[in-house]
Amino acid sequence: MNNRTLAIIKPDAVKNNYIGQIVKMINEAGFKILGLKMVRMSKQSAEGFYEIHKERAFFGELVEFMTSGSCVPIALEKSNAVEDYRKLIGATNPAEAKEGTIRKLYAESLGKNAVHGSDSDENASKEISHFFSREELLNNS
Ligand code: FUP
Repeated sequence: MNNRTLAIIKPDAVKNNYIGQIVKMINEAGFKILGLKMVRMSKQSAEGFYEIHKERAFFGELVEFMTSGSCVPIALEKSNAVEDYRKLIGATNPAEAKEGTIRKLYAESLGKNAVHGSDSDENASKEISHFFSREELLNNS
């Protein structure tokens, strides 16, 4: 069964001009792009998106970073989308990410780690809705 995940190309990777390479890796790994846009997140949007982390020490820094420049949310579809995309991006900390993963190739640090990936089907659905209306997704899906 196909399911969905939300990718975000974060401000560090956008600034470093890696959008094309990252989208290519996503395509070549067999994901179908349902929606893609470039946005500058507001503070309110970033705080809402990362609400689950609001008690964490790094929350302020995370929100500041995510609002520091444009990012590229991408709604993706594939069988086993959440797990397969997380394998493609590698560990949260690029120093621990496997060779050939997106974070190993393109991330700067634990905080500036190039890409986001949903961690469950339930969160994927919420996160896709954070950026895309139904009408903005392929075939109004
Ligand atoms: P991930 O699911 O791999 O994106 O990682 P988490 O949900 O654990 O963390 C979300 C984001 O918070 C990370 F992408 C980067 C940031 N973060 C920090 O800046 N410091 C930390 O110690 C942990 C996470």
